[in-house]
Amino acid sequence: MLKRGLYTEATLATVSGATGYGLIAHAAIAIERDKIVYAGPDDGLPAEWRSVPATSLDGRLVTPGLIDCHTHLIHAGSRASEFEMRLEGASYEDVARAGGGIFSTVEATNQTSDDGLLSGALKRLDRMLAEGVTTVEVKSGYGLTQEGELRLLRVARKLSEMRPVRICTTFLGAHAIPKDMDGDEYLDAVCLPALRAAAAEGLVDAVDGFCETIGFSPAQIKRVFDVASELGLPVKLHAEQLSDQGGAKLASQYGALSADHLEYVSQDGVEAMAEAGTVAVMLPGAFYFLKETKVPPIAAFRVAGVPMAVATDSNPGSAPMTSILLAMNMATTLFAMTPEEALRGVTVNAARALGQSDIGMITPGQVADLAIWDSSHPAELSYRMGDAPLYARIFGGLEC
Ligand code: DI6
Ligand code: FE
Repeated sequence: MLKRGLYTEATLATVSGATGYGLIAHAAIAIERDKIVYAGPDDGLPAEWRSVPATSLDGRLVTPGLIDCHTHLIHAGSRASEFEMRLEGASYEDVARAGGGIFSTVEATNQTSDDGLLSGALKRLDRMLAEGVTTVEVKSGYGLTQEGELRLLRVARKLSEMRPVRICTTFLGAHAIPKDMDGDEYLDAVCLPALRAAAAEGLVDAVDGFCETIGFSPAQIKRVFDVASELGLPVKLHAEQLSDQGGAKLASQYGALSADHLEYVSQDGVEAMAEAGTVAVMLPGAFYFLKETKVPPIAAFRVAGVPMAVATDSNPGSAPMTSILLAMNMATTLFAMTPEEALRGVTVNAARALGQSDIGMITPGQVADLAIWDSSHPAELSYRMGDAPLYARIFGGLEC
């Protein structure tokens, strides 16, 4: 028998228009197998669905399943002592240059077994799912050896076998330069061979890098992107998080899916992103946790028509958080995004930042990944500070 599901008396936030929530009150969603086949007013439901048993949602809000499009979910260790150093005045760069920062997580990660990494990541993933998340991007970048990077991506793939969630993997071998090498040596000896091997194993959905004075230069990122292009893989970039390196413009020249962070992006970079259709991924949790004061140019993104996404950046150094709802709250309070923009940022625009066209909206033909909320007002998601009024989560048409 054909698997069918029908929800009625819903308040839909379809996010399917060019702007806004795309609200439809007194609405129905019909699902066949894993796809939405109808989403619209209850009284417009096609005749063949009228005899199908329906679940009334009593006016509850339904959004697309939330998408966390930037995470470093797989890692081990804690950076609590670094946090204390920073509270006493050391900067994120000071800690990194002193050999802490990303390197301390690399060490802890490489000393942890696959099972240990998997169980740590599952704990964080479960907290995300409890907030209505149905898709998570997961980056490598805490191995920094060929085998270490591949291992993280294999663990990432495993997550989607163990939980009802879509995982998009990103190769971030160009995350930090090991102390005993220079950047180009590391690219030649480790990062680029690892990228080729990971791609050959089907472990890579996109390729990322950290373009920064304490990371990789634009010329080095270009080398990574050239290999990605040769392999037919889309790129994205940690750009302009701590300083303006021209990373957003460089990424745009490669037709990047997204440029992420962007506190220090120039107007030139904004325009290049608009032209290339590159999504600006806002990471207000990292902004908050590093006590950054320079806000990304939200108004300039709006004027130029750059789509904005919002993500947690979940990682132990700059954003030890898992709450996409808190990231939405911070995007509104710290970055002055509207609750509409925040919701679009974790749905339709987050899907675009991952190059996924069949999730992120509530329209016929989309995969039925949905979140049902114990509220009828879509601003509720940004308003609560990391609280989750989740009523149910639907993944591929199944409530789970
Ligand atoms: N920027 C970030 O915010 C994360 N990676 C990056 O390149 C933080 C990574 C860390 O500090 O462990
Ligand atoms: Fe990041």
